[in-house]
Amino acid sequence: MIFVFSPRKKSSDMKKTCLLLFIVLFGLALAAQRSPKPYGPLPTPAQVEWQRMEMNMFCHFGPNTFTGLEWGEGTETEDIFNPTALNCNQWVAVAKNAGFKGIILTAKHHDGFCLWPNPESSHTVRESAWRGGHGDVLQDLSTACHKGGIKFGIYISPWDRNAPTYGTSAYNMVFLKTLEHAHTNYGPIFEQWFDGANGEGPNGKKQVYDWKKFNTQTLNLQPNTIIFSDVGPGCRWVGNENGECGRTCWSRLDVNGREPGKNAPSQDTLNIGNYNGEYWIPAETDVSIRPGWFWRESEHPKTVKELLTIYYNSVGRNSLLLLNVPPDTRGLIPAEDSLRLMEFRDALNSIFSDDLAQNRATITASNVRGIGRSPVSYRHSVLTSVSPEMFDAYWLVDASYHRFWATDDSVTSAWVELKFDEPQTFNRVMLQEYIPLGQRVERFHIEVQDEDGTWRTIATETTIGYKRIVLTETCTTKGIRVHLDKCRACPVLNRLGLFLDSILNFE
Ligand code: FUL
Repeated sequence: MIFVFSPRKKSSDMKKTCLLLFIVLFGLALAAQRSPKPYGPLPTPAQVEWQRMEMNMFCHFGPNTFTGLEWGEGTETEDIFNPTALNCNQWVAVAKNAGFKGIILTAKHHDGFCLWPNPESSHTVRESAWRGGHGDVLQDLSTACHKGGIKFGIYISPWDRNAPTYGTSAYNMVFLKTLEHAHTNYGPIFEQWFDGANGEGPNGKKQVYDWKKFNTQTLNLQPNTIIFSDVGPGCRWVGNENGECGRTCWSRLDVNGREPGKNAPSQDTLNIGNYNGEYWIPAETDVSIRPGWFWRESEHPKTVKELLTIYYNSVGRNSLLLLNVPPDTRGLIPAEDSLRLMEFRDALNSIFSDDLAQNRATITASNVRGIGRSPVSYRHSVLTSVSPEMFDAYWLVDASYHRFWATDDSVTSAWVELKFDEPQTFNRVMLQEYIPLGQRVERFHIEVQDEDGTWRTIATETTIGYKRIVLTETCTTKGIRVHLDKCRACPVLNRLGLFLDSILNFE
């Protein structure tokens, strides 16, 4: 065979090779840029949005406000409910200024009194003297929330000490219709609060609740509603009313065969979740600013330090804080509570408005997805001239929620380091996992660099989740490292912040 040199053939071969090379390189680049696969059960978009609200306001209001009882008997005369100056715009203004993103109202507590003219009941605002029987607190509050740009939610107690049908199968239908009425007439409802209490009704009987139907009905009417109960499905009770989520807190829970109330998982389990829980059911921490859930003249709000402790033990431990601020007999949030909330807001602003990791730190990670060890250390303030890699540790100090640092799939322990030219002083370390891809971190520790260059451990902790704020000694240092010691899949974090709290000293 005679080999004939053909320049045309050679150039077409070369073209093919180049094309192949291009495809391979492009493929590799694409593979390198591929986002980590989700791990384990995942939150729905509505659950992510809910968790990002972080702090909501609870309002316990009803006949108990006027009688001083925590659990009304259900026999109170309707006329007892008669607020003299109810103004839901004031509640919304207080909530907004305090930084709450939503308000949940006890539309019906255990005494059965409905704060709206529920056609299923004869124990409502309609039968009261308030506004000549024409008032509707749900209407006022939903309108005020809508106007004020904050979300509106409702608590409707299944336990009803007034409903004549309570304790019979007919009551479940009454309750379904009650839900239907509330969920169709007052605009979007971001959260439906189901209390697990199941006491006796007027005839001494307890009800067998049809939870399945209650949930289906609610979600049919408002598909994006987060349903709170001991077992979700939207979010779960944290297991206590002290404002304390578990130091370890998984947003995962096993609920098969479980129900709110007596058949709920143990309070300890609700507090920390299940390591291998089948469903994404994050913890909500409900606690009152006052000793009781309802307003009483003799009681007073918690101090700013107590509120800050609650904040760290809830929002700072992968939970949402639902803080109860009860309106008084006028139908207004008392001045002492609203003042306390403003002081609380000021305290949070003073602690969290200056993130020492931003603008000052140079960031390096042990591994960056697709490119191995951080090839470049980024300084946040000079980033206009460099573009960080897709999954670079840089995203830990960037404000965007949906950009994150991730490692290669095979990496399940990693570290990230912040270095400063000048020593920085902090005592709070904030970490966030990007929860749309699941909860992954199981154990981590934090080190700071002493003046002689040695690294010293200042905290050893377990879970992170949506947000973790680690309380440390007050450190002045030029270097900090967060070691993710054990992750259940490659870590995916979108925030590392450093703050100084000069109000609460834990040392
Ligand atoms: C409890 C209720 O029994 C209390 O009265 C209060 O509403 C609290 C938030 O939930 O289970």
